[in-house]
Amino acid sequence: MKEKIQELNARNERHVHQLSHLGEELEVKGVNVDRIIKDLSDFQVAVPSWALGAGGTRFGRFRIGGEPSNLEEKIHDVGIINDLTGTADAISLHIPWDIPDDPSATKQQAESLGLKFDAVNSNTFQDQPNQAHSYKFGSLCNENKSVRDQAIEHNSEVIDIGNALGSKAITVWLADGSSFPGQANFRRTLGHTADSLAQIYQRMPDDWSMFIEYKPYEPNFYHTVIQDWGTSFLLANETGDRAYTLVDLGHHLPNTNIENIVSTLIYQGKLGGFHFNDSKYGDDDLTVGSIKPYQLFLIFNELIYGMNNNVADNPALAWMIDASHNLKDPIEDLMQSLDAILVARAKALLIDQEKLKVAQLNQDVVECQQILQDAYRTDVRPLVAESRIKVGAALDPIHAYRSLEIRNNLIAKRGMDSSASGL
Ligand code: PSV
Ligand code: MN
Repeated sequence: MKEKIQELNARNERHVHQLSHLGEELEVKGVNVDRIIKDLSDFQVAVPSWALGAGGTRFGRFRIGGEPSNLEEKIHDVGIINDLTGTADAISLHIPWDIPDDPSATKQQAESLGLKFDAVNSNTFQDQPNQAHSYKFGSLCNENKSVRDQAIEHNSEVIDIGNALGSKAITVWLADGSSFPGQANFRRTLGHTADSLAQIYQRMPDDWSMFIEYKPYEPNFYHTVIQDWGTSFLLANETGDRAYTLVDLGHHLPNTNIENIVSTLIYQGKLGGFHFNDSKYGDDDLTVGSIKPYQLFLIFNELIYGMNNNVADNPALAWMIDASHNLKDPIEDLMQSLDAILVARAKALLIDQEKLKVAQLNQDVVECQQILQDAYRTDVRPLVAESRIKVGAALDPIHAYRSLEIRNNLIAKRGMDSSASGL
């Protein structure tokens, strides 16, 4: 595949022309173009194991053909994405949707494709066959200690599996909450959750981190125990130094200022992970950058500024795509997301922070907006393409994927009716 990608990249006169034109423009503005290209080549985002199959809604799921039906095939597909984009060198497992039968063989397969394992995700939002207790009324928050213990034990098993694969973090997302006023006691459910998280934390190896995800609603529609970043932050602080908040773009009420949240968390050294997706209404899990690309750019501005002014020693972030829907070929969809992420990051890297600071101190509101929008309106696609070419990936991943007829090859191997575990 790598050789075929090189062959496709070789016919690139248009790219060379566009890059040199943009490079000249940016050099005049004092931008270090090579530094930006290197930053983009180095930037890596994990792909979740559940995103390789056909997504769906509760109304249906439609076959795509050649869907990976086991973990090995899912890892293979992440390998394809990484070869084509050079931006996806890690996979994030969701347990129990994807449990490796033989962790060392799974680790080897991933390594042979240049992949590693990022944060592992536990799942106490669904009951599993033969499970002793149900999570219908919550897991880590449950009033019944036996249910909480079972959920804590599950998280502990997830840590063990992750450890065998070389992961260094667990992401906990809870569906826990209630759908009717009076159904649950807010204080007790939050207290149980804090206590359960503390017990899971104790089971982590010393070099592991815990990411605590929040979400305002769904599947519960009246109250969610970890409803917002403030609650997650409070729990992370109570749980321990290596417990952090995880921001999922889709887990906010409409119009929430996510860039402000990101800035505050980095200021406190408590932003651990980030789930990319896009949405119009709720947790829509649409392709990154398909609905609100300007918001993504503003978020990247805060992420970059925060990490360049890292007063509280915020650790490097765990980046992951958390999107899945039922219309596109998931490999193409993930590559569109990765591209949108790099485009937003490249634009944010163009912001002249020194000039912006001067304009802010002068309270020159117009100039502040000019600086941001000058960066945002720059067509950075040649920089993104060059960052891929530099690492042997495809100049245009979707074009390469289609020219190489990869989906048809997968269908020939796996058939039209194969189906992925998970969502
Ligand atoms: C929940 O909506 C979430 O964002 C969590 O990260 C889950 O683990 C993931 O999506 C898959 O359901
Ligand atoms: Mn998520």
